Amino acid sequence: MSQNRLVTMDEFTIQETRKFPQATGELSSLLRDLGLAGKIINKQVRKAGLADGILGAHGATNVQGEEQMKLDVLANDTLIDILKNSNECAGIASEENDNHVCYEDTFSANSKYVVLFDPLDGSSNIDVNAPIGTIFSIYRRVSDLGKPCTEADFLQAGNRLMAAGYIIYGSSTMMVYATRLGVNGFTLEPSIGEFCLSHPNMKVPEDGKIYSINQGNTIKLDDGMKAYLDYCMESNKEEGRPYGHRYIGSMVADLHRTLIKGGIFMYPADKSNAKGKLRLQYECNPMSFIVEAAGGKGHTGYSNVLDVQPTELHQRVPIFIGSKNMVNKVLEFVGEKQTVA
Ligand code: AHM
Ligand code: MG
Repeated sequence: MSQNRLVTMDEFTIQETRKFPQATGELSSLLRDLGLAGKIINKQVRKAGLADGILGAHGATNVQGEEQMKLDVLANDTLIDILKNSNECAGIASEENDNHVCYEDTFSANSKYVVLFDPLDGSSNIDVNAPIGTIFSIYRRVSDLGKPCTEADFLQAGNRLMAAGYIIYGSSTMMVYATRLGVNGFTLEPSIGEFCLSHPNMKVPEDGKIYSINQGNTIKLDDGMKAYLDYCMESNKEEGRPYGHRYIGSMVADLHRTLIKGGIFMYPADKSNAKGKLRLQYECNPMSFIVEAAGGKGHTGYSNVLDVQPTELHQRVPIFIGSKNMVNKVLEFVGEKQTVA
């Protein structure tokens, strides 16, 4: 590809697909559709402070019992609609919907893939203008082609993911996606309305100096976790401690930083969240797939995140994710103590 001009995400994805003679282009087409959804959600996010009624709670509560924000609803509707019009998606599951949705037209029934998403992660950050993001996962369906998809298509372990990614609405808008070939990041160039390759072949540094956790929950943590936090704050010049602490409270933003700078992000089990807070299928699996494809590690405290067999759509797991050496270190402290989902 020419180095003298911007390379769009679509161009890049098509070039990558050509490395596999048997590839049909369906996955590339799905990634393009997700990019389109990202651009539309981005437009809604960017005018959130101005547009009437777009900020603030929608009034309804979602399946997790949390207040839904209006932008959550808009983002969810946008993704459901665009993927319905795509030829490549048999159905979706969303963090905002109780059950999966099967698209029933003939094209969709013959599609190979299903998509899971958290349409707007970190939505409590909307009102304070902090970064938020869309997270997505793509699986090849296990049900028969030609028939409606089934729940089993959405309850596959993360190690069966075909691709996963996120769109971060931060100081710029970026789409990062991972396949088994690696992780690449694309920044939205507003003048041409395209995501353009800006972060090729992303790698998580093996070590880091930043730990990221809601430290206000310390009192609710088990002794192993408390000891690890003491370790992070302890002075040890040779090992570069104390580590810096950063916590945005928006998983996409905290992990985007971790992917670029290294570090560890944690949402462990605690006394209020016996199985952790974050969702396996919408947050932990896609993020672990991305981080592992970039050379890092995602663990629940009792197994690799990607090896957990989901039993329900909205299941939660503890998570320790980021630079490999930092994740291995925290596991020495928490061992098998994390509550098994
Ligand atoms: P959401 O999907 O309802 O937005 O919640 C998930 C968010 C993550 O983005 C973030 O890491 C976490 O919740 C923050 O939780 P807490 O406020 O308990 O620290
Ligand atoms: Mg979320």
